[in-house]
Amino acid sequence: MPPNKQKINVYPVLVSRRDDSGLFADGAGLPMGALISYAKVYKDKLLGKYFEFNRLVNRQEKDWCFYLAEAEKTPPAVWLFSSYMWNHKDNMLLARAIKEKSPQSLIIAGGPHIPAYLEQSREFLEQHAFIDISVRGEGEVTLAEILETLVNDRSGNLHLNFSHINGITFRAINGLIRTADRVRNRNLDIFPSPYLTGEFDHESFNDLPGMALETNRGCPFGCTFCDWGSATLQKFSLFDLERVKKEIDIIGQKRAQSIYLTDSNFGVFERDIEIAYTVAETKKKYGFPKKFGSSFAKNASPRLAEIIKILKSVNLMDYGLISIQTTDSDTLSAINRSNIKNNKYDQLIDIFKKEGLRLSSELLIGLPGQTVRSHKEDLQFFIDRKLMTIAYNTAVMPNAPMNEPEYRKKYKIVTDENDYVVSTSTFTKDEYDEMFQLYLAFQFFYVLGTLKYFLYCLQMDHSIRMMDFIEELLKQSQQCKDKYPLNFRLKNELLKKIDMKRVGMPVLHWKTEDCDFIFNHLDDYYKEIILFTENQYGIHLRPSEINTLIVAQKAIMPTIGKAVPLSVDLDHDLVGYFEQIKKTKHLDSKPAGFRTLVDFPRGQLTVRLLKNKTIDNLNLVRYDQHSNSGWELKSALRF
Ligand code: B12
Ligand code: SF4
Repeated sequence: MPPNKQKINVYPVLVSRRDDSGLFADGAGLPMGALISYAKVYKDKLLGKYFEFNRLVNRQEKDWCFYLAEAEKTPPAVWLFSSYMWNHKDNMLLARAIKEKSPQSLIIAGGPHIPAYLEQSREFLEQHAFIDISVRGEGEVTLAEILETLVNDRSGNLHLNFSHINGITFRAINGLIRTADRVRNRNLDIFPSPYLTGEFDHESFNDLPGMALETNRGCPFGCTFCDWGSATLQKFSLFDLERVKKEIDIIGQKRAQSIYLTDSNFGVFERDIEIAYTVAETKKKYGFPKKFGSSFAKNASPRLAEIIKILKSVNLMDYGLISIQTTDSDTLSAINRSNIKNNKYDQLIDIFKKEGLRLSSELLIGLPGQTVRSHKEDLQFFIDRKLMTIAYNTAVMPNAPMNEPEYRKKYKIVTDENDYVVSTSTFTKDEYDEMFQLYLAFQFFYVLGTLKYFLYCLQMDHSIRMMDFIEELLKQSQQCKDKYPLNFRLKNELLKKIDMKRVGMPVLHWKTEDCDFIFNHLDDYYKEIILFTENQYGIHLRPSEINTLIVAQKAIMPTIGKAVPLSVDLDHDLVGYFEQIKKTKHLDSKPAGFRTLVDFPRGQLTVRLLKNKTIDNLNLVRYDQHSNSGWELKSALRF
């Protein structure tokens, strides 16, 4: 194709859909920016002579028709789609429509949601006849080579033989051709920064909920549920530090609410301290980004402590996040994560706690090797360490090792229509539902605080572990429905599934009228709990113990029209009692000198509202389940 011919349009498609879950689903700007900025400099800017790279614009739903209009009015073009879990369906709908309008266009799709395994990749192209080339793994050089192939041909036809290009499957005259895998580039300096080359200059990239930034690529681990951009089990390669610093400044200028580093193990490198410091300084300079996110190094180190301190000092982090997934050794071995030791997590916990950060984690429900028992033990692990956790449903991502046919077969992995695991060789579908409910009950009793203090006291003073109590309560509430009618309703009405297509995690949600039977009848509810404790465990708590715990539990729960601040007298000083719990590292055994609640003299508890709001409804949609804020009222007990 000679340069004097009309340039071929290249359209980077970037479709966004704001997600009311609070997570941002603003397309996949970073990969698209990375691809285009490299294509523009490839071989001394060769491609710019032949291609018109259309500007990268972050298009919200109402604006997607732009692409269709372009497809209709321009000659055959090259269309780029970058697919992730959150935009794949939209991408495919749009790609199909574009192909209908412009059949001669060349449609290229890449990203972690485009299947890469042999059979699945073939099936994908068979089922998506409108995609001409699917790209596996790192995409910059692959895309540049595809475009270069078009430059070298003079026919004007965009559907050529690309069999010399590694890392793709494409439609050839005689059917699909899959070329050899592409080796990742170790030298990242050849890739220009899309931030610095102005790919995100368009105003549609201003004021975003978040922007992602790469400081390195790679991850030495190979957890089977993960597909870290196909960069797992790969040595780290670093982007130049000065470049990273400049990019952070641009993210601040563009007023992104949060910055998300794509690192798999932020904190493994000494320079990460400097990166954290730069983000902190940027926040001071521009007021943005307001929040910082990354996946942190799994091994505790003084360096990580330093990083957390820096981020905390400017409020870039208000809680620490440790991705534990599970503590069960069988599951860890099934997911190839045994090399990340549980005791390392305890060291990490110490670091975060020393900096005064609340701590939360992320579990996965549905991992191969998992059982109801191990899931319950995981939840107890957090209770014993006074940590919060959220849980995700395990999704089988197309290019994660979990999707390898052999692995699927070995663990008998069954998924639903949204690719969430619903049974494996170690749990049935019913047991999966049970794990799900145990987690929601953990949220209800522990994270929201509905029985948190009562249950801690039972665990420490009467040796009944919190999760054992919860599990038994759920069971008995169904078997003895007449004795425990409120708990029967709780299990069936409030601890139920939400449509997971959107959120991918079990979420507590209700309207005021749905939860009225508990929160406007707390006396009755707690009476039922005392009855269950007596019936199930033969424990007759002393009246002063019951009085202290129930008065305090009631005081910290929201009810409509509650007058606050509210001070209640307690038969025993529960705040003093909990001071010792707060000081104890692990609550799986009683430390020497630990005093039972009844040893404490009389006390008081004062409860205030959070953020001075008055309670006029009890509606709840808990997307951010990392903390108890927003439900349990403020008091000296809260932690
Ligand atoms: C930043 C990030 C986020 C951010 C921002 C997401 C966003 N909307 O932009 C946040 C924190 C919000 C987030 C959240 C989630 N994320 Co996320 N996230 C990432 C992360 C760390 C970086 C992605 C990135 O920008 N990388 C940098 C680019 C340059 O690299 P790349 O993506 O690998 O792209 C290269 C190639 O894939 C290829 N390529 C990509 N597209 C194309 C297109 C063409 C045409 C070509 C030729 C090549 C090509 O070339 C690129 C350059 O080499 C990745 C992990 C990782 N490191 O990749 C996970 C990842 C993308 N996230 C993942 C998941 C599962 C999620 C969540 C669903 C988690 C959850 N359960 O809540 C949520 C969903 C959020 C939402 N609703 O939007 C999965 C996605 C798997 C999949 N199949 O899509 C990943 C891969 C991590 C994992 N666990 O394995 N995430
Ligand atoms: S989960 Fe984290 S540690 Fe494991 S392979 Fe993925 S990025 Fe690496």
